[in-house]
Amino acid sequence: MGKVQVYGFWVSPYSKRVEIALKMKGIDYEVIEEDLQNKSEQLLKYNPVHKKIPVLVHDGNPIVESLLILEYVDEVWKTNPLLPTNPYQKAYARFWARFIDDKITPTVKTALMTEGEESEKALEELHELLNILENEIKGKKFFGGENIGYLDIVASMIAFWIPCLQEVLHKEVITKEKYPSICNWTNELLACSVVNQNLPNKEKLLAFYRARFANKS
Ligand SMILES: N[C@@H](CCC(=O)N[C@@H](CS)C(=O)NCC(=O)O)C(=O)O
Repeated sequence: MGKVQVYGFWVSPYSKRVEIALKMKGIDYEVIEEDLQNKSEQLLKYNPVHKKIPVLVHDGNPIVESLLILEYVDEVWKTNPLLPTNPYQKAYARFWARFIDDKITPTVKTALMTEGEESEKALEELHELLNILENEIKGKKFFGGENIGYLDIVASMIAFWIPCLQEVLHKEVITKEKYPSICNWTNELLACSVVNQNLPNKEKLLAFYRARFANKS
């Protein structure tokens, strides 16, 4: 199988995606916790372009970018497939993963972490994006059907990290009233042991965010 290492950061939803995927595959791995204020030489060597975690190192080969890492993990270890094999469904999962990373995530950051007009404009945009996702998940247990897969792992940021940020920054974005289907999916996802056992400790994460955003709350 070869040695498997994850260069990560316990707070990061991107790192946790990789860990959840490896756990689903039953792969033993070592986590190398990075200090993002003082990145290790190894991290900069493995990811000289983006200089970001997560990096998966398999048999000495670095793979960067969490979405690509999930695909790599799925191709190398076949048990518990993450992506559908059907080409249309696979394209669908990849499309929505990009939607989450390219549209929702940056808009969440602006909506929650800025103030005034900038925040209000981003909040409006975020509600449009979340409505699109709400319609996509309506009537489904998970994005891919009855079992958790690639897209659920990618979207775990919406189930866990966004609610924590909302709590600390006192901005209500995702509520049961506005997004009942996203909230149902969140409950299903967080009830999966492979997910809930591999998330950051909630109190520790809230404390981290409170310290980080102390001047904003
Ligand atoms: N697109 C990347 C995003 C990863 C990312 O943003 N990582 C953050 C931590 S959550 C990071 O390493 N930040 C360090 C920096 O920007 O200097 C992925 O999916 O892996």
